Amino acid sequence: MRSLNALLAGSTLALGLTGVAHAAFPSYPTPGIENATTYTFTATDTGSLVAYFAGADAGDDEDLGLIINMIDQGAGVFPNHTTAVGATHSWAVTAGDSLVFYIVDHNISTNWYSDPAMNGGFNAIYSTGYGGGDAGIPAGSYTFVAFEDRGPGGDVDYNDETFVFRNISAVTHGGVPEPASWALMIFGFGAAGSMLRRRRTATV
Ligand SMILES: [Ca+2]
Ligand SMILES: [Ca+2]
Repeated sequence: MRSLNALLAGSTLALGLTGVAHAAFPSYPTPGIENATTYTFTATDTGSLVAYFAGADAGDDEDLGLIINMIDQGAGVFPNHTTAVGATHSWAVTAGDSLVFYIVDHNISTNWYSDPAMNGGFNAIYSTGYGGGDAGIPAGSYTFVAFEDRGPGGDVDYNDETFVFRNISAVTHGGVPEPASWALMIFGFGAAGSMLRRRRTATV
């Protein structure tokens, strides 16, 4: 039970941090350790998938590409050294389309994909929810995606090129539950506890 309490305390802290209005862009919490959580992305609604450039730490020349339903739409979006933070780009999508994002690192002629299976198993991204409020991005519900450009054995800091997307849904696999999942679980624990208490008082 002690470990559960520790986890709950940690998640309360995480919820508090993510609840701050107009916070800076998210950042990967454990640099140096490959992200254990992987993600599958799909288009939420038929219409525009909007991307915002959220910054780049990379010295290499890099840009963004997208694969929709296994069809490569090409790269060249948001060249990292000439794009202003907050710049936008959009693609037309249909609800349910499968989406794989990738960056091209031109210095090492390597693509890094959001699907680890396409990187020989290496997880090249960190992703989390984001509420907008930075660099002219309106408040709203977004998905933040941050790429690592050095692969296994690199610094795995997941800040080498970062983006914000609207109109995509992320399913997470493995790793630690997202703060939103924790909120649901904590709510669930509370509901179960109050049901038990109610049942107990009813039988006395
Ligand atoms: Ca890096
Ligand atoms: Ca970096």
